Amino acid sequence: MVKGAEQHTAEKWAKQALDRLMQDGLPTTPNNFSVYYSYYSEANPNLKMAMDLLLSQHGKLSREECEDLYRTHLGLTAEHKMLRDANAAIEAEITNVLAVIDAAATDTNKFGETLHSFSGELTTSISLGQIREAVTKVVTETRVMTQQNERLQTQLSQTTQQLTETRYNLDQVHKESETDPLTGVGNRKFFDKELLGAISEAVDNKAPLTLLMIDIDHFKKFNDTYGHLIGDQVLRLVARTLVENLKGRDIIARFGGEEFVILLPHTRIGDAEKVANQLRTSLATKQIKRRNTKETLGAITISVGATEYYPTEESDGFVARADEALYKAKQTGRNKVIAEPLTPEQIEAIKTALPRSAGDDS
Ligand code: GH3
Ligand code: MG
Ligand code: MG
Repeated sequence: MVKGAEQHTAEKWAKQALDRLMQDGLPTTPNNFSVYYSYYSEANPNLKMAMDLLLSQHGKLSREECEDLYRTHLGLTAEHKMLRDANAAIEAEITNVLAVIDAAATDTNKFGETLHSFSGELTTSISLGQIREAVTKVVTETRVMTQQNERLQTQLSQTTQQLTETRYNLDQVHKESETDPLTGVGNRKFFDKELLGAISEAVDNKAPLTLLMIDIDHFKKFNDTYGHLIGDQVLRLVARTLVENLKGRDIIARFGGEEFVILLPHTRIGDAEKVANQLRTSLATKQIKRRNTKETLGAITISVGATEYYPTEESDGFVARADEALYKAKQTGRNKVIAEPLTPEQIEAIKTALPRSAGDDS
């Protein structure tokens, strides 16, 4: 088959993107690929500029930089497009309804005039023939009016249905924009939003809030040994295992790559540590098998850092502390949970840095 020039160019960009991704040592995930593809196709000038700048600094992108570029320049594109379409659909529906209402108003006026002239005719006419003619006219007009009303009703119910659908689509888009497509749990955007919500809830209710930062152990080796597709399956399995072991109010998200975060509202660090250990053992006892050959690929373990929120501290510090705990878990052997309570000095530092009182969220 002869290929069109467009297809050739697209293939060229795809190849450039893939080669460069591998050269830069980045996983060939769809998101990373989209970033590099957009870069070579120059379809998104802002992304191109931002990426050129990063490349001029380090010669290549880090995983985080690539994720950032995706989130900033590509992640929302689909959402924006859907929002624009939804807006247009709503506007078109409103225009339709207004037109129908206008037409109905004109017909109502006409109907009023007919009735008016009919009553005039009744007072003046005397012959039976004239009365019959006048009544026939009114009956015809009434029929037209009834049909017009029925049309209006149908149109309005179609519009209601259309608007309900549009609203449903918008809800779906919103949900998708906060969902990690691979694992189905919330994404980083979802987490950032939920984190702020959970913090204000904890502050308002003077309730404890604990954060678990979870990272799969030696996942790179797993990918290198069995390939990315099996790696992806493992990521799904990990997410599913975490979700199955959590309670309804707990919040889980994929923080990035092979890292997950869990917010445990109304949970002290001691209890959170127990939850984390349950998650860890529940995963460690699962044997990973190749789907087709049933070959056993061994077990997957996770390391977890846990920390409790201290009222009035900034969310970044809270997350960073969980990350430090996770780092310690990695440094001291992996497949373990490290709970990092605040030291009295840290509490003092938080108080000094942020003089506002708990409950003040201004
Ligand atoms: P550690 O125990 O220190 O965490 O080692 P690690 O190998 O898990 O950590 P490292 O940060 O070196 O590697 C993380 C790996 O996670 C690298 C990358 O290939 C893999 N990864 C990240 N995102 C995805 C993904 O979406 N799919 C797959 N299959 N792998 C991913
Ligand atoms: Mg990691
Ligand atoms: Mg890891």
